[in-house]
Parts: sequence; structure tokens; C-alpha cells
Amino acid sequence: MQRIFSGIQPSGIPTLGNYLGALRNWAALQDGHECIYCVVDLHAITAFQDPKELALQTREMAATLLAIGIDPTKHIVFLQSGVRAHAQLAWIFNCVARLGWLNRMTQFKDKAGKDRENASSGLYVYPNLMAADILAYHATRVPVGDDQRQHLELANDIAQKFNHDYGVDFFPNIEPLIMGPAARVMSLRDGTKKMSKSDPSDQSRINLNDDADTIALKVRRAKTDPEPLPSGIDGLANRPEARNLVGIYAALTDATHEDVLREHGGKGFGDYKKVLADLLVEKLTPIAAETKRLLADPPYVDAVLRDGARRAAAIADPIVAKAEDLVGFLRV
Ligand code: AQP
Repeated sequence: MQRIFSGIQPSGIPTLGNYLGALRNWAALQDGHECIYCVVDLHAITAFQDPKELALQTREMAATLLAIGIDPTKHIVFLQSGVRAHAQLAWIFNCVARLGWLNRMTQFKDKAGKDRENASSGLYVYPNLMAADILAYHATRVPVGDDQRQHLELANDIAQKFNHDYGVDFFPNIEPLIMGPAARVMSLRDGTKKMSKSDPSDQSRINLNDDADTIALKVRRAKTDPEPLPSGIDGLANRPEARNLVGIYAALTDATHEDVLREHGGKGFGDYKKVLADLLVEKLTPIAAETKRLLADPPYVDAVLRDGARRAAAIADPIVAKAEDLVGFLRV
């Protein structure tokens, strides 16, 4: 059975983008795979997080993973900071990855923005830690949104260079699983920008804990252009906001952009947004309700995470110990 690994940062409340690009696929992949899903709090602090908020967001993220249907008795759900192997292997990878490789990472450029000198060094080496997250488990398949494609290519470069430098065939090749018509959900305020949980504007995203009225309001206010929806996919060219709203509907109904346009092409955005908001409310509010129910019982969520960390460490520790042996660390 192939081993899957993926992670999500507790850097805010998970968004519709996280759900359609990643989390929903995490749930679907449980059948037929061994899944290891991690709340990556070490990654989250690459941008400053208020400590109290971080703790709350971390538990809420874990509760959301359970609420979307991840079964912690069959698979593993845990916190990254609870398994030391991640940081240990990341240090080795800091010494394997080349500066030139990291300099090409577009996510660092996007997140550091113009004030690059002031970005944390953790943000710069973030992809090395991500490679360690996956390779500490010898995982071979990684379900992610499209924004993570470049990081996974880098993880494969790191694995290959490690294997080459130490003359071994130790770390496997990783295959990204980038699925569905909403692998990159865009901001509701700007169709050229990715929807992000840490975007300063709450109106730019749908949070998985938004209530029905909030969802409807955000969709109603979403930026659009004055033209009605086209009846064919060619009509979405140069219309990023229209494409985004069609992609969201397609993903939620397991359809294609073409299917959605066949059904709704010709509609003005006023009408289309009503249908889209109803669909979002139908699909998302049960997740919010289940997350809330789980959060009313923190000891249960924490016990799931403790058990997950124990089982995760049992897989990762021997793999990282072997990597340390290969590097030549002396065991005394
Ligand atoms: N807009 C998106 N569309 C599709 N997939 C997305 N993902 C994130 N945003 C979108 C996918 O969600 C998973 C978890 O992401 P993450 O928390 O590890 O980091 P991120 O990609 O940086 O996500 P955010 O929401 O933008 O977080 P912040 O604002 O903290 O940086 C990943 O698989 C990602 O591809």
C-alpha cells in the first residue's frame, strides 16, 4: 500500500482553497492508502504567530481534519512539533539543498514580498522542512494544491542529491497528487491572487467556520466583471474572477468547468452567485458544525493528536536515524 503524507499550517482558519485544493482529497485518499496527515506548526511560525492564537488555531485545524472525515483510528493525524524527526531531518536537508535552488522558490518571493531582508530565515528554508516532513516517512504520494508543486520538485531534488552524495538509494521519489478543477482557488477580491488563510482581508476568502449568512455575503460581494457567464470555456479567457467562481462550483459538484457553463452559461452574476452561495452553504456548514462539536471536547482532540504523534514517531524515528548513520554521525 502506498504511503501518503500531507500537511497544513495552523496559520489561520482553513479556507475553501485549502479544502478544495487539499483537504477534501486527503479524505478521499483514505481508501487504499496509508495516510499520515500533519498540522505543521513548525511551518506556521515562519511568519510570526501570536502564541495563544497559534495554540487555538492548531487545535481547530486538527478538529477540522477530523470533521472532514479523516479517521484517526485507520490513519495518522498529529502535530509536527510533537515528532522531533521532522526538525532533525530538516537540518540535514538544509545542508543538502543549494542556495540557488531556494532562490528560485516563488512562494518565498510571494510571501517575503518587497521586504525580503526582513523575512525570517525559517521562511527561506521552509521547502527543506517540507521535504523532511515527507521523506522522514518515505512517503511517495503527496496530495497538495497547485501552489506546492514547485516545493515538491525541490523535495525530489533534495532526495536525489542526498542519495547521490552518500552513494545510496535511500530516499524515494515523491509524486505530487494535484487533483480537480479547483487545485488553485483564487481570492474573492482578486482573481489573480491565491485564496489564503493569512490574507489580511477576511472578504478575500471563505473560511470553513463561516456561517451561512457570512458565506452568502462574501459570495455576493465577490469581485466579478459586468458580462454574463459564457456558455463555453473559451469565454473564460482573461476573466480570472469568473473562472474562479466556475471552478469552485465545478469542484463542489464533481463536475468540469464545461459542465457548469452548460448549466449556467448566460446567467448574470447576480443569479449565479445565489446558486453558488447555496451550494457552498450546503457543503460547508456541516463541516463547521462538526468542527464546533469536536472543539467542545479538547481532551478528545488532544488524545487523538498524542496517539498520532506516537505512531508517527514510530515510523519516522528509525528512518531519520538511518539517514544520520548515512551522514556519518557517530553513535556513542
Ligand atoms: N487557494 C488555494 N487553492 C488550492 N489549494 C490551496 N492550498 C492552499 N491554498 C490553496 C493547499 O492547502 C494545503 C495546505 O496549505 P498550507 O496551510 O500548508 O500552506 P499554504 O499553501 O501557504 O496555504 P495558505 O492558506 O495560503 O496559508 P498561509 O496563508 O498561512 O500561507 C496545501 O496543500 C496547499 O497547496
